[in-house]
This record gives sequence, structure tokens and C-alpha cells, in this order.
Amino acid sequence: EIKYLPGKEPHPAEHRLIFKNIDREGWDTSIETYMADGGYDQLKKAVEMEPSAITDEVKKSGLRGRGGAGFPTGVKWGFIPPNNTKPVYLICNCDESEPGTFKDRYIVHQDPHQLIEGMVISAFAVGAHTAFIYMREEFPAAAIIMEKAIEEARAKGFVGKNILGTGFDLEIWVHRGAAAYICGEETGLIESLEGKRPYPRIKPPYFPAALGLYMAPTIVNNVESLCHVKHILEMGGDEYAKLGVERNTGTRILCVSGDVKKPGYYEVQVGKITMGELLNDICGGPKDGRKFKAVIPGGSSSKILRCDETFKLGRGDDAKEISFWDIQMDFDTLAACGSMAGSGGVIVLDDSRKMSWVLNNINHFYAHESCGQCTPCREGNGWMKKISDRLVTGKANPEDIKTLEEVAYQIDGKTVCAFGEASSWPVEAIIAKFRDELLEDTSEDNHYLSKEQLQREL
Ligand code: L3W
Repeated sequence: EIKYLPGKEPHPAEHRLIFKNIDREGWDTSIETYMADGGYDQLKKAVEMEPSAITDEVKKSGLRGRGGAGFPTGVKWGFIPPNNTKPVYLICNCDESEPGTFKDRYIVHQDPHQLIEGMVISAFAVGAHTAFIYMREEFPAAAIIMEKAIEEARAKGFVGKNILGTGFDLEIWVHRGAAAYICGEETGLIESLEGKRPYPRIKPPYFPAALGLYMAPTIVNNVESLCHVKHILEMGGDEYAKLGVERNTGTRILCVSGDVKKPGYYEVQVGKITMGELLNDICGGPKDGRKFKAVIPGGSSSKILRCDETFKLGRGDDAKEISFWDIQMDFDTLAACGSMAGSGGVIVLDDSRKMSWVLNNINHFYAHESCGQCTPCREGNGWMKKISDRLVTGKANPEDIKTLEEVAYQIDGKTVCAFGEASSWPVEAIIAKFRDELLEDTSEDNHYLSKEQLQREL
């Protein structure tokens, strides 16, 4: 039986695969500890398999990417062109920067060999002989831990030349990031890895699986996604797919932050718990004397949900109305509720929070992080920040809310990468759902122009 450090025991509703060893008593990052627990057994099994059979298991498992988009991992691997003659690269995206998300760092800090095992199996499956871990610059300790773990794995014959005597070679490099959120966007990441400014590439045609690093096929997967591969081999794809719900399989780590009694990370079966169970049972409910107001369910880029909202799911005779509390925490349900499961960062806001401040906080982040390549995003995010600065300092007028909304819609869908949506969706949703509250923070008197001038302008 696994024992956890006092006060760090998993909640009974959790189902730990990836976080099995996090905060575990007697656990350390050494390869000996990992191997004594069955570590690298799945790699030994994998190298005896046909690479395509591994991809088949991943497809059967239904695993969807844990970095934000929820794209099926096995399908992505299958996009490498069949007649490819170039080298194939594997990149682990460890540029975890989405506000509200803090899971990948725990994996690399406490269980680096789980990631290495997942990466070597994945590289073997896709035929990559060079792999990179793109490590967020602000995670310096994680880079050192990973480098040490790679050397331990090399000494045991799990990384490097002729892995386990099979003739399969794989080098893994830890590449330190460039301290920018956009470096986590897969094509920005690739540009950065090539030594350039991380301007995202346009997709299509530059889907990394076909035209990635050095214009060669490149598989970019999140840390958590790569770790799942090991568990899929251990359980078998079909068995793994029994965890979670239909089309939303397996487990995922939810990072809960903000106004709950017990914030933290919780690994649960996808879709098996509802928003109400997560907030009230697992996270202990609201702080004393407070009420839940709203939740940003999948990192700051996802659309906010009000706790008093209802949602219509399904169509025709199958349609049903559910409350906020009944939302199943999975990709499809959250998408059907107009938001997304994203990277699993659940940000909880109670009735002490003013939405203009939430909006302003989000605007500051995206204005700072826009890479500046696309004009709507570069300019628009700066404008949105300035307008919400006025809102929180009591200098905004009601027209400003309208302008803010229009700017958001002028960014949404008009940029090279998903940063455009990531920065405009939260604004669109906060205005749509809390317009009255935002209007309370404005004043008719706060015109830069006099009322007469304004009337002429309008
Ligand atoms: C080949 C095709 N490949 C799709 C691949 C594509 C990518 C994956 C998903 O945005 C979201 C964003 C953030 N041929 C393909 C194909 N692919 N069609 O599938 O692609 P896509 O375009 O749906 O998403 P994306 O651009 O990767 C990711 C949201 O995630 N997000 C992100 C947060 C950041 C972190 C972090 O810091 N760790 O998670 C949070 O919610 O807003 O919507 O690999 O190449 N035909």
C-alpha cells in the first residue's frame, strides 16, 4: 500500500496514475527508487513490440492531449507522413505557463523518470531518435533534475545508443525556454528551439506532425500526455479507455486554485466527477462566510462560467438542461457549456471578487505575453489592458465596455495562433455574463471628451 506524506494524502475520489508518486512517503527522484517500483518495465515491454502496435494502443486508449486542446494523441502520431524520409523529432512541451495550471512542474520535480519512460516509449513508437524537453525558463530546478535523471537513465541503457540492446538510439536534450508564454504554443516553441524569435507558424500547412522542427515531422506532446503512454501500455489501451467516460477517457490532473477551502491538485477520472463534487466535496466548499460566484474551468484562456448558470446539452429529444453544479469535468461537456477543459486549471472565484479586477488581471497577462506578430493581437491586447485599467480605477465610461467587447471580437479568429482566442474569449465571456456588474464600475462622467464633444463624435 502506498503511503503519502502527512497532510498530502489524495482525496478518496481521486484516481492516481500520473500522480501516484507525488508526495509519496519515502519517494525520491533517483532511478533506483523508480525501478524498485516497477519503473522502466513498460519500456522493456515496448521495445519488444512493433512501434505501430504502441500507436494502436494509444489510439485505443482514447488519450486526448492534456496541454489544452484535447486532441487525440494517437491520431496526432498517425499524422507523420507515411513516405517520410526526414528525421522525426519528439518534443515534450514543459513550458507550463497557462495561468491556473501547475501539474507538469510536479511531475518533473518529483517523478522525472516517469516522464523519461513515457518519452522513450513514445519516441520508439513514432521513430524519433532525437527528443527535446522544452523546459519553461522559470523552472530552473526542474531542468537540473531532468538532466540528472537522463544521465541516470543513460547509465542503465534506457537512453542513448542501442537502448536495451535493441539497436534503437534516442538522445534526449533539455532545452531551457525563453521565458515567454507563447513559447508553449507548439509552433512558437519550435521556432524558439531553432534559435529564433517564437513567432507561431500558420497551421495549415505547418502542423508539426508534418512540417515541424527543421521542417521535419515533429510530435509535440504535453508532459502529462507523455506520462500517460506508460500507463496505457501497462493497462492496455482498451482497459485504459474504461477509465473516465466515453470519448473522454483516462485520468487527468485538475489544478484548483482560488477561493476554495482546499485548493490543490487532484487526479480524477475524466468526466467522472461534477463541478459540484469538485468544488464542494473534494475542495471543501467555499471559504467561511463566502459563496461561489464563478469558475474559469480550464486555465485563464477558457471562458468563465457563472455558478448560477444553466446549460442546454444535446439536441432535439436528447436535449437536457443542467445546472452549473452538474457539469461533468470532461472535454466534451465543458465545450458544450461554451467553455473548455483546457489545461485543467480550475480557477475559483467567490463573491468577494470584482469581475472588473478579474478582467483587468487577465488583460494584463495577455497584453504582456502577446508575441506581437499579428496586429489584432499585439494592438488589441494593449487596448484591452488600457480600457480595463480605466475600469478598475473608476475612469471608464459605459461606452468603454462596448469598445472592449468590440476589440475582443476583432482579435478572436483573426490571428496566426490560438493566443488570439485565448486572450479574447475570457473578455467576451466576462462581458457577456457580468455586463451589469462591469457597468456599475463605470460612470457617465468619465468621458475624456466633454458630453457635447462625445455627442458630436458618436
Ligand atoms: C496535424 C492536423 N496535426 C490538429 C494537432 C496540432 C496540435 C494539436 C491541437 O492550442 C489550446 C488553445 C489554448 N494535422 C491537425 C494536427 N493537429 N489538427 O493537434 O491543435 P489545436 O490547433 O486544436 O490547438 P493548439 O494550437 O495546440 C492549444 C489552450 O490550449 N490552452 C493552453 C494553455 C497552455 C498550456 C500550458 O502552458 N501548458 O497548457 C488552455 O486552455 O488556449 O486553445 O498539436 O498540431 N490536421
